[in-house]
Amino acid sequence: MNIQTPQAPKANDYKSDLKPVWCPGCGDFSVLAAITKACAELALVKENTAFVSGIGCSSRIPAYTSVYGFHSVHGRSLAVATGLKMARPDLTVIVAGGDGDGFSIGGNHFLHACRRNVNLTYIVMDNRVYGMTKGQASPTTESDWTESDLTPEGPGVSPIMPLQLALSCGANFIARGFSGDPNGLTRLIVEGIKHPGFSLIQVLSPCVTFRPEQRDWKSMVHGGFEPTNDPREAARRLLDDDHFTQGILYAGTKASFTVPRAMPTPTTDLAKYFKRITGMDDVGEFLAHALALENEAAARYDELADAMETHNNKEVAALFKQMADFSRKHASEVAARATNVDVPHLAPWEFRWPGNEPPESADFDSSHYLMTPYHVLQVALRNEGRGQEFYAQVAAITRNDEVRKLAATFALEEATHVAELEKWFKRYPAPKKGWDEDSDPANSEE
Ligand SMILES: Cc1ncc(C[n+]2csc(CCOP(=O)(O)OP(=O)(O)O)c2C)c(N)n1
Ligand code: SF4
Ligand SMILES: [Mg+2]
Repeated sequence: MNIQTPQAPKANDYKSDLKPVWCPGCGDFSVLAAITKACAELALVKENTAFVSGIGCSSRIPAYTSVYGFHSVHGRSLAVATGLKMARPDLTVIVAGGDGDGFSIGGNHFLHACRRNVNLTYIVMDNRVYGMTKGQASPTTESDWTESDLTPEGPGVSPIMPLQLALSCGANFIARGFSGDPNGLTRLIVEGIKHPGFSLIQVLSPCVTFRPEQRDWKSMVHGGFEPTNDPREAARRLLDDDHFTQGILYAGTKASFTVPRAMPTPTTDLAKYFKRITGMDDVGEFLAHALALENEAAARYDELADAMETHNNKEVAALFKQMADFSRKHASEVAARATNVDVPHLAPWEFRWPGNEPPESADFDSSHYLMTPYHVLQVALRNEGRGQEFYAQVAAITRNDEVRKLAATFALEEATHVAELEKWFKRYPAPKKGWDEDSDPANSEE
């Protein structure tokens, strides 16, 4: 038995200051209580826990907790959560939503989430109705439910069976709970989080407003599911299920899906950034970087312009020259800010660029002698974007207020350069396919 300690987290620690706007009596209140109890039971570290949802009354739930949350897009919670878990396998990722969100618009994502078996815990508050949009039939609504004006004769089609679907598609943990039994539900959530792979917990959670008859569910639910790791046995139990059986139906033994090889390097290697610019706390040192960033960008554009001149690509040469002039203008603006500051001389190897070169210096391999103004704009945009990112990262990491203010201002200025360049694409549309084909290549073998 665990001994209670004063430091042990309490369910309340996982509640946010926001008060739920659900209708009084809505089952989702108890689901929230069960989730926060489960977090406390597992002593989840808040900053290592993420709660993702879609859209619907039930999908509001992450906002009422104090862990990280993402109230995403209708039907897309599992896609978002899968991406998050792949990128940050160290996080505990919980997903929540309703029957409409999960099985209607998000139905396809649900099938593939089960199949992928990524280590996520998916809690579906099933009230067999679209609550948020005022009571339309959902995929789990009974075929003869006639209370919606949209389907006055009833939906007329059989409801889908989420547990059957989950089992046949490969989910590794499948359970059903009831909001009216929050402590039993807490256990299911704890077990679901602990179990590797994709866990589905269907929660019967009445919508007292559009399905008031669901208040009777408390007399209809009953126990009966006992965990098995044999899918055939689980399937057999589902044949006898009246859709009100609670418990753990299936706890499989499949390993959860992980990325089999190294992830592709993200465009921003934040760890590298962090290492390189941590300690950029001196205004002089920062301005030395800002000056070098623009001056070296200008020098590189000049070099590219010269190369284009050599290859008789006059239009592109002129545009590269224009970009060089812009960079020189930005450098003089930085210099104006640096008049009263001691800007140190830094040897090339003393700069703390996140890459091998200053972020706004065009890569040599981004040029081609047949390139068009459209390509020049692409190169310039990439550079300005990298400059913006550099300044934003310095602003986020530095401990010096003045550096932070300057870096944030420069990041904003870079953003305006980006916006300005984007407008230029109207002037210089993308070239036709084959722009780089040359019947008489410059360096062809004699
Ligand atoms: C792309 C898109 N389509 C439709 C909607 C409208 N919409 C919002 S919530 C919802 C259904 C919610 O039902 P459910 O997931 O069962 O949640 P509940 O409100 O019952 O908890 C719909 C259709 C939307 N927000 N976005
Ligand atoms: S409409 Fe239904 S699901 Fe939405 S908050 Fe009210 S009772 Fe809950
Ligand atoms: Mg619903």
